[in-house]
Amino acid sequence: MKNSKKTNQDNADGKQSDLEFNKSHAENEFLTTNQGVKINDNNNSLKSGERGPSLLEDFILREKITHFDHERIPERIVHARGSGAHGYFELYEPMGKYTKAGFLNDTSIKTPVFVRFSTVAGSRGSTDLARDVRGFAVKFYTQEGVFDLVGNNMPVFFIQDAMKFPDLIHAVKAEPHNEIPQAASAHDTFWDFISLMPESMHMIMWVMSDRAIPRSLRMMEGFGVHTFRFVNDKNEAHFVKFHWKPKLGTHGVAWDEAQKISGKNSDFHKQDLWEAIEEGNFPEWELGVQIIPESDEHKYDFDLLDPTKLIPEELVPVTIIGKMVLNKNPDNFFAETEQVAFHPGHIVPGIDFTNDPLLQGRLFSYTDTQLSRLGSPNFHEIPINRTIAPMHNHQRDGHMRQEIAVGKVSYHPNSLGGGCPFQAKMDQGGFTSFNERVDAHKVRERSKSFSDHFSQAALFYNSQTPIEQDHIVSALSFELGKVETVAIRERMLGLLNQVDANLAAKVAKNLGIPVPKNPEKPMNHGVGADDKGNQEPSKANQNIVPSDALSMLKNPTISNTIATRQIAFLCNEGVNADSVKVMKTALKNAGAKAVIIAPHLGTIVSEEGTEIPVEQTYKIAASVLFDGVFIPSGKGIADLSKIKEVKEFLNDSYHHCKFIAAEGEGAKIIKNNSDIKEDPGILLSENHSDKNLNVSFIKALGRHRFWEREKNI
Ligand code: HDD
Repeated sequence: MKNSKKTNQDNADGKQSDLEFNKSHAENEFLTTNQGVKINDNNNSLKSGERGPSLLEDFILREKITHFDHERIPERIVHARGSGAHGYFELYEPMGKYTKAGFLNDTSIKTPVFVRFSTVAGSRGSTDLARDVRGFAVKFYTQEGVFDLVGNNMPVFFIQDAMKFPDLIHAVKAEPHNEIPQAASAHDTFWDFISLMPESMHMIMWVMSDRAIPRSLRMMEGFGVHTFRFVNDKNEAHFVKFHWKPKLGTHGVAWDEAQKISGKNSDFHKQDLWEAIEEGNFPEWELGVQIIPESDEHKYDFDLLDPTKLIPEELVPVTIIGKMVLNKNPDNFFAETEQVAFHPGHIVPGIDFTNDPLLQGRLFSYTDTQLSRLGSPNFHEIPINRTIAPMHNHQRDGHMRQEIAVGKVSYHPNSLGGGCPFQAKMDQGGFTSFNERVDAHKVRERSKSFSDHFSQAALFYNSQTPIEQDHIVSALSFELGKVETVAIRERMLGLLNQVDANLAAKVAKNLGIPVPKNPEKPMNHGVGADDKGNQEPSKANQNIVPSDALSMLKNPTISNTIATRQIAFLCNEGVNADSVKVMKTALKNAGAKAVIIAPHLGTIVSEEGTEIPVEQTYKIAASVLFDGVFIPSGKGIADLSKIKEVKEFLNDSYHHCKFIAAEGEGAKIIKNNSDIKEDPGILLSENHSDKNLNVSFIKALGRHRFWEREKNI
């Protein structure tokens, strides 16, 4: 019961911790049944004699087991695996010119938020490091009601119309006959679908990039994806796209590394977020908006209503308007992260929808899915979903209703209840939909303005650095290499060729088949535009101006901080304590964390005779769980080269392009390792406790990875 007494505002303020709460309630707190009867024995069921059969009358056993049997609720059909956190949003500048939303006008308010990050395809217990889009859903508990920004870490989507969503999800999820593979798109049904859906090509470029294998949930951008509307108090509207920019920069891991992390720690992202918040390293994002006047609706060579398109930041800059800080972990995963119910239709006055057909379909889906998942129209009464704004209406009853409505009036208009509650006029904060003119024939059609499926895919590919382009080629080669049906691979090569001939040629080489000369027209299979006579452009527009903001490596907002990075210190008995201390202090001052690894737990004795506490052993630690590696000096360090796990550690660090620093005897280990070729990502010093090495290592770690190494391995 205690959590139900905490409010979302309390959570955002990080008020009473669990420990404090438990302490204050420890006295006189007995174990009870759900009916409040104190339990005398929680270890033994009621039996007829100590070796006899159990008795049906044991209401305590039956209550406990029944409740346990019903603990699971249906997992989300998509985005089943998630990690959540509380925090707040703070506005920098009032946005009254564009929107009347209260929380976007008052810079003195800290609006509580709850965020849930997720993967899309896998089941609830699947790995965090799947190649996948990440959900980035933010619930703002504003004083005018709940606003949910239910976005992803990629600014576009696979499909243009909600009608295709069940098909997309059926295709990407584990195949129905054998439920294989889990949380992976590298299989026939996904690529069969994609090869027949040219509209997916832009999103495919994103999903095959390192954006789909983030280093951390704290190092991802977020996007509202659809074009929404801001509406001001004069009822004037502007189109708006929402962006979240992480203060820690946007970073990915290597694909081989992602697969190994999945084995070593499938909760890698969940744990990383949890620990950062527990340690007080609160992740932060800035909220940015791209604002487009209504009069510019048709100014661009793509349609603002098409969710497979983005607005390049060079065309419409992102204006930063506020920041979000996540400062408190959930008290209970199920009660909060699992039961939170997001909905793109949860909006507040000042924000409105557009006619994006994907968004319009979503407006139906989310209530419907909560009914199936949470089992009742009263899901808004679950503590994590409750608005902090006053809530009064005549909705009544239903499964597990919490509110006890008083009086006999449950209708409007009424006189018996004094007319309460009243409708709110616009100037009293009543929600009114934007007065958009709609006058058209009913049709089942796709607008011709949605038909260029290749230009923005090419824009994305051409905006990447050569290293990032190589990663896209490798990802496509991996995924299509796992596809068994050759015709699907060929169709995909045809589509890739329509994006970029070089890209297609490189993937074709890896697949060992040629790019088809006359690719099958995929649209003939699929979405129906063809039988209406629409001619879709078959090639990307050749006059593409690359956008640096689309590249993680070129992105001008990239941060060089090493805050919260985990650096492995490979140690042994006889390590030089000063070498450890000097580097550890330098890293700590830069916000990073050194983790001492040695052959055994407990302590090791340094060559100076001091004891150094050990945090992990070589049996537990793995390079893929760290951002960089340092080998200190010391007589005992030479023996590290005899440890198999140390060799594996260093080889993985090298292959995943991590920065490696070593000094004294540590440097010799690197020099003597024939698998490692020295390059600028490897920083060695013959001296002990070398301050120059510290400075250059910290600077290097700020670059995240030395991806250039890939050319030599
Ligand atoms: Fe969705 C969950 C994001 C298209 C139907 N979606 C869900 C979540 C996120 C998104 C972040 C997880 C929320 C949470 O953490 O609980 N979905 C998106 C984005 C989309 C998108 C960015 C495209 C721009 N979704 C989409 C379509 C449909 C749905 C077109 C259906 C027509 N999505 C759902 C759902 C889910 C969901 C079935 C499953 C669990 C839930 O809603 O609460 O209703």
